[in-house]
Amino acid sequence: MLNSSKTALITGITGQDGSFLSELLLKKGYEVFGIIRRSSTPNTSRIEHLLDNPSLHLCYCDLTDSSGICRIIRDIRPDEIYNLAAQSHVGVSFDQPEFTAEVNALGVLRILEAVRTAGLSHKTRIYQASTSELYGKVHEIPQSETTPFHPRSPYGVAKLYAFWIMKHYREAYGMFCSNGILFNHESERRGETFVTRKITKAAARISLGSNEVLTLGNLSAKRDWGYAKDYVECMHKILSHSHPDDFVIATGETKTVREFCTASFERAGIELVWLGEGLDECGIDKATGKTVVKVSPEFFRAAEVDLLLGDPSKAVSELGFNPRKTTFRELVEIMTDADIAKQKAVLEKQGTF
Ligand code: NAP
Ligand code: F7E
Repeated sequence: MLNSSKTALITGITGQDGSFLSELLLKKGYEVFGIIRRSSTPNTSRIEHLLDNPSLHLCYCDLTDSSGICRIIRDIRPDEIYNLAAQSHVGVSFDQPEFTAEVNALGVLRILEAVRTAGLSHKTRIYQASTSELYGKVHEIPQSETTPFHPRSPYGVAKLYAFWIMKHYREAYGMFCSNGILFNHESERRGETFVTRKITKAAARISLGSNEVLTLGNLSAKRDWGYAKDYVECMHKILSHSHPDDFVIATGETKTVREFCTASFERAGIELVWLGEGLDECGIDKATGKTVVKVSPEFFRAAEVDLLLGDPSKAVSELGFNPRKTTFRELVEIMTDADIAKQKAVLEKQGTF
């Protein structure tokens, strides 16, 4: 069914999730407004294919800019706000803790106050991109909506504030404020410094003749990895629910970084053999005997989240979420195949393929 009269504001529209969510909402008939940051180089590559759509409108703003946020929300009077904007890299948050807090914590407060002071408390539904990083040093396995939080990074701590300020505005002002506690979700549009994309890009390049060695940090970290395109459907379902609430979105399956690596290289036609331990561990191409993966302390974090495994039962029963829609293997295939196609195109352009 088309929601022809609905208006959505998406912060972080140029990011991985923002691009998939825009496609979904435009298909549903929404007028979609997106906040983009001024940048000296183009930052709209993920939504390039949508830019001619007359129902998509972009406006410059930044989550650190209260007056801009207030003006945009007052003018648009959105039915729904999806707050996806964030300094989203956990590793980088150790180097930029204050900026991460400004955007990921106070940015959410700025949106909530803008909605409230514009008199939209009972009109506008707000989705907050919450995260499994809240569980950090996990208190139970698997993690559900009732698991205590214990964040392990400036990113996680900032997102904890965001989670609670959403809950507070829900309880104090009766606003429709919901947190989607999303576990890691990846795609062919994932930023290249997140571990999955770093792996699929390197596997593709190495399989097509590059001599590079993929350098990683903690190979034993375990993550519950889903497909971003499936997860944005849940964001919409969360805001279409009968009441505001918090939901875990996860697959219920966890894999190590090492397992992701093995699966991606296998898809690219390279069988990996793992040798050594700790900083000496490396992944060898069984066919050639060459080292293609090594470990460097450069990519270790001051505090690590060792194991994430989500329990999505509530989202399954209340939202009709299907955690098995895209399996781990399918996700690895989608991402590795996309990077192989991209690398082939690069080589063809250079005349070397
Ligand atoms: P992403 O690809 O890194 O996108 C982040 C978006 O936020 C980009 O559009 C970025 O703009 C924008 N942004 C950053 N700082 C901003 C600021 N100060 N003002 C306005 N916009 C700003 O992240 P994602 O993977 O799509 O994730 C979306 C959201 O979900 C984030 O809040 C993330 O923390 C959260 N989350 C992600 C995952 C996951 O596994 N992907 C899991 C749980 C929660 P530029 O393009 O200009 O940089
Ligand atoms: O790391 C380990 C790293 O950076 C995953 C964000 O979307 O999901 C994401 O955060 C694991 C960590 O994602 C490298 O130490 C090993 O244990 O891909 P990542 P993340 O930190 O889990 C959560 C749910 C979010 O909310 C965030 O926004 O992989 N790892 N070697 C590495 N990580 C990176 N980046 N690079 C490495 O070389």
